[in-house]
Amino acid sequence: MLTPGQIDAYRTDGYVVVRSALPERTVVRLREAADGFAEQARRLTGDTDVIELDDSDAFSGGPARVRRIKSPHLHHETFSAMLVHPPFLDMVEGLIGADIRWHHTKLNAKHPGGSGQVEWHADWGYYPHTNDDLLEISIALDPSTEASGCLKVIPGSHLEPLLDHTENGRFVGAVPVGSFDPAAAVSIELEPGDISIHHVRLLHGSGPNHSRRQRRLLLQGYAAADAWPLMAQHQPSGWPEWDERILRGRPSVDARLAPCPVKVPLPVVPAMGLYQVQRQLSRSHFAEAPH
Ligand SMILES: O=C(O)CCC(=O)C(=O)O
Repeated sequence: MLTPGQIDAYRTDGYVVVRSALPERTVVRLREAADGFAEQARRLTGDTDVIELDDSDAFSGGPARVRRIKSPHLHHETFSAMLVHPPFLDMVEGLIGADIRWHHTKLNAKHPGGSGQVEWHADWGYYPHTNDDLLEISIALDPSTEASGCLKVIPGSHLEPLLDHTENGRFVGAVPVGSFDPAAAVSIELEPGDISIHHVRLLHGSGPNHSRRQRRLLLQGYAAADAWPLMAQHQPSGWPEWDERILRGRPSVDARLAPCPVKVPLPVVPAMGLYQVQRQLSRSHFAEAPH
């Protein structure tokens, strides 16, 4: 459970950090599960439905390596257990209420040599809903530091108008350089087993990994059951599947409408993931890795 002080911090800043949220043995199991996907990736020559390969400039040959595991909870019981980890659901309940649906999971890996940057964006820019009671838990499997490319956030930005995520009339999944003050950024450094939780409208990004170790972050997205997606690509593919996403509480056919700023994330190139979409940004926020 989060303390009232932590809940207040989330409401004001748009994020909260919980230290030592998982014991070492659980982190070891998560790492082992991730290693299994990395092993499969070594034999791949292209992306699959589950594994996205690292194609960054920093990758200089050798066996293929994972950049993202897509929906790992659908493919490995260690990750499915993590999604429903009761202390996590208690925290989520404290922030968005008792009726909770899972929204997505992913595991982002950044490798030594400068890979894996994520340009500044708000998740809301990708998937607006009828209300903004959505959040993401980020779970550190490795040290997530300034050097290894930890998450950076702009505190309070979740209460501000939504910045444009388009460029030249196209959705690029990131805000342009100069549209916010990077001096206001706070780095969320995490030790393995620490977590951060951020609001769907919080502006965030993360730089490339310049450390000597990989940096893996498991991200788990949750939504209030009465937050309904506005965009077709996030809408249910069928009713039973949609209702099976309820993790706690009750499903709802009511859509709760809240006065949130929405920009429709169109036009998009179909089936492009975050990294490809953001590559369309003409100028990177991370100067050492220009586009
Ligand atoms: O992996 C990271 O550091 C950032 C993750 C993120 O913001 C995302 O995948 O949307």
